[in-house]
Amino acid sequence: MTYTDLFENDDMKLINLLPRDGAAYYHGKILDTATAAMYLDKCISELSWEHDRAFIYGKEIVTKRKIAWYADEPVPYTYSGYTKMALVWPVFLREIKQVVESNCGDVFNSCLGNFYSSGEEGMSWRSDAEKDLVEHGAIGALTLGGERKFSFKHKKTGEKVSLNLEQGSLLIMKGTTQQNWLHSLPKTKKDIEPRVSLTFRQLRF
Ligand SMILES: O=C(O)CCC(=O)C(=O)O
Repeated sequence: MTYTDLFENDDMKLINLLPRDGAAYYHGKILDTATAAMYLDKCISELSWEHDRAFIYGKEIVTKRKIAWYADEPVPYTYSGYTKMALVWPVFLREIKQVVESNCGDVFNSCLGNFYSSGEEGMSWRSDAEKDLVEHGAIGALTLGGERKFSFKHKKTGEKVSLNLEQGSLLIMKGTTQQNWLHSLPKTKKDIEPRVSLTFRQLRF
């Protein structure tokens, strides 16, 4: 996707990637390569990563991908049927949050980080419509590290929309996206650099 493909026309209004029932806006790279690489290193070494546990069809699974959960306060968040307690933001993560907010205009109070050490780790189809999140609120996903494909699938029609998330790029999902669309980060056999996604969220508390 080139820079001009992101906009509907000359008024710089971002294109909604979803044809119906939701809104997803790709802002492209909001961090330069050196800054994104610096934040990637900091995230990998300084965030408290642990394997995610989730209940899928009543069975508990442990994911290869690791997660880390931060918020304005040490609040609980129920995600994939499992309740996690947030840690309070380190300074650099709060700094990144401010950069994301200034690019999209949405304000976030929490962040779920995902750490994929290679292309063999991914995220299966899911939606983030948990009751702990503000209904129809925004989720801002910042990519640090290896570029990966990201896909949406409509829950009723099965329509798919895919894009590549570049190093330092921001994707915003909002409106009724989580109610109507699933999203995934497919695994790949390609040799991909480690990747962290910081998914900034609006939690009710
Ligand atoms: O790693 C990504 O970009 C996807 C993260 C995501 O969508 C989620 O945490 O629900």
